[in-house]
Amino acid sequence: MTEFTPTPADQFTFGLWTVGSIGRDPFGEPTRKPLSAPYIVQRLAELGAYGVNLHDNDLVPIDASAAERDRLVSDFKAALNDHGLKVPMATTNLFTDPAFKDGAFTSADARVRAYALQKTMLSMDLGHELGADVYDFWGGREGTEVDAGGKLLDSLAWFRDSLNFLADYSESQGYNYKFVLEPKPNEPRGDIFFPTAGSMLGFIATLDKPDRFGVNPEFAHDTMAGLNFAHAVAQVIDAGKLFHIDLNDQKMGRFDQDLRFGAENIKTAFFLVKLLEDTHYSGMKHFDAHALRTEDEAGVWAFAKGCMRTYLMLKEKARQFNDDSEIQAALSAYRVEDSELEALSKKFSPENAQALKSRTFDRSALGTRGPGLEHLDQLTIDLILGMR
Ligand code: GCO
Ligand code: MN
Ligand code: MN
Repeated sequence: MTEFTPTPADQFTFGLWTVGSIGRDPFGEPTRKPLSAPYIVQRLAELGAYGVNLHDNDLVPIDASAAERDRLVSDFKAALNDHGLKVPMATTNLFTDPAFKDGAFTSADARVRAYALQKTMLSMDLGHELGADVYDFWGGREGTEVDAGGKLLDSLAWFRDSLNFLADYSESQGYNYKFVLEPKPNEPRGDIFFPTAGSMLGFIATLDKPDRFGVNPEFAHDTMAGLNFAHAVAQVIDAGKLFHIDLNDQKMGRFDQDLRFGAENIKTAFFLVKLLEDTHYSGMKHFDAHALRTEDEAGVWAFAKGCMRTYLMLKEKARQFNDDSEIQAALSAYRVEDSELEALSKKFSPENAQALKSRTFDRSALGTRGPGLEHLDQLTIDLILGMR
């Protein structure tokens, strides 16, 4: 069905590390050959993606010579140019190298913290050169397995100092980066600092330049922890901080699976897409997932197409939901409006407080009303399953 074929206007992005995943896991060797960055650019453009994101070391190996770096970057830029793909987001790999085994910005070793700053500044330079305007911080190693080191409060301060430093660096260079902080509860660390979107929002308020920082929530990360991702995203939207989003899927309570978007929790995915579309989210929709380890290269492109197709199908379902008169009637019936009480409750005044205190409520009627959620939810299921 061609109507669910993406175009760059849909603003779908993938990472070099996502479609480029070679299928390694903690128990097994790679099952696929590496794909070159220019080849990934070509294939993603053919599939209708808008852009490709990267960590510094997805493109330039950590020990590359200056000449090698220049060649890799120029081949990549040529491919971007040839195929019209953008690099909207860049980030730093602060988790693979053993130097970061006990944290990067939150390492107890001041030398590691300084090296993390150096590596991030260089990576920000690269991202800027490639046109990125969003810079992501996923603190994969920023955490602990044991707290015997006693660095909990220090880690928060070190992380804050690092982000303040890098925001100032960005400004001093004339970069216009918006920074996004990506929460994850665990994996690879036993406990990662700032495990939820709410923790990130609270932390952002303590930074020197909070306006430059937003959140990059990820479907799998909340789901691993048994949380409802749509609820987390709603809170980030309410705070005006949804600058980027990582879409994928995950079974609750499992290891980090990074499944194809919509592969598992179709109902939450539907309410998420509806939320993004209803609120006119205008940032990138990044699929931070990878093909199953069982797959060959054809499976990788089937995976990438599937992520985008499912998003577009759910977007169409959200449109149908909003246009469905029976669903809209059930929604109206769910809400009880009372303009007088709403006016009294909206804002405190001594008069409003007094009026509410002296009001008589029919508590038993309030407790016996059936809001019709079973009916409404079944209508939603019928719609998602294509029966309406
Ligand atoms: C994960 C994370 C990463 C980050 C990426 C960009 O669980 O491994 O989601 O994929 O998104 O490192 O910062
Ligand atoms: Mn993840
Ligand atoms: Mn992610």
